[in-house]
Amino acid sequence: MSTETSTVAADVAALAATLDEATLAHRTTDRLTDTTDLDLPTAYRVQRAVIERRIARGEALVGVKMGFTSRAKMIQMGVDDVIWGLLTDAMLVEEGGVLDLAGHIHPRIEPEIAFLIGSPLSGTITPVEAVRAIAGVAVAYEVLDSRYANFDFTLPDVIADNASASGFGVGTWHDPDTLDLGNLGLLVEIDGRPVATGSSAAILGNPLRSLIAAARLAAEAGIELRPGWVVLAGAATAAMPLPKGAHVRVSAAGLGRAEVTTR
Ligand code: OOG
Ligand code: MG
Repeated sequence: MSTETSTVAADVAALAATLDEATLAHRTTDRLTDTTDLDLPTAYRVQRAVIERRIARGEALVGVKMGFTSRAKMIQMGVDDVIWGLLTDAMLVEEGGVLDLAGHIHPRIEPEIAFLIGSPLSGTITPVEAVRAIAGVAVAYEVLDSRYANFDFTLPDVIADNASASGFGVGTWHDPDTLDLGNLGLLVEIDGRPVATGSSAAILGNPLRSLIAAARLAAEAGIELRPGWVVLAGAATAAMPLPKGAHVRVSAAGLGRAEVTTR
């Protein structure tokens, strides 16, 4: 008989409560997989239950965020599968606004390309269908705050933890037809100092592929990407620690900038 298995079957509601309470208390919690058998479908059920708790507190779904769509991120985090998390209105940081980091554990920031959904998307779609469904494209940033110490997790852990989602901000929406999304230069500056550069090409070769993957994951989750929703295509560079009292500017060629000040 195997003596290797010390883990137990997942209690989805209890695991969601653990992660949600850690978020509210801004402290880390042990990796779920240390003590629980967690396959990917169950991890997504935990993620969904975490979001249902937030919805019960009055938050609304406003989109999805793709994760590990660039090699830079896969290498930084040691995982190799595209995942998603769910975005609520409470995570949206007003453009040019101030983000209070008091409610965070160990925040990081990363540059993203965001899509605004114009018509419903779900299932297997072509690049042409993806472009037609987009109402706008913008440069964006994501604030990550893993509920696990040192951002140290396995794939099921990070899926259950809503892909480390904490906050996001989006610059001005642009017409996607006027741009070649496949090679936009990206720059992250903290207090005027360049800290990361990249290209939208790092996101699956073209961030449109991330949108196509989001439509596939939506179908698997039995939902659709709805008009008005935001899809974060995934970071083009590794994430950077986000300090207090910093001014962060993320710019993309042709898309302008998204900015945030922390305190
Ligand atoms: C998980 C979230 C990954 C991205 O853009 O690749 C992600 C993490 O890095 O903690 O948001
Ligand atoms: Mg991200």
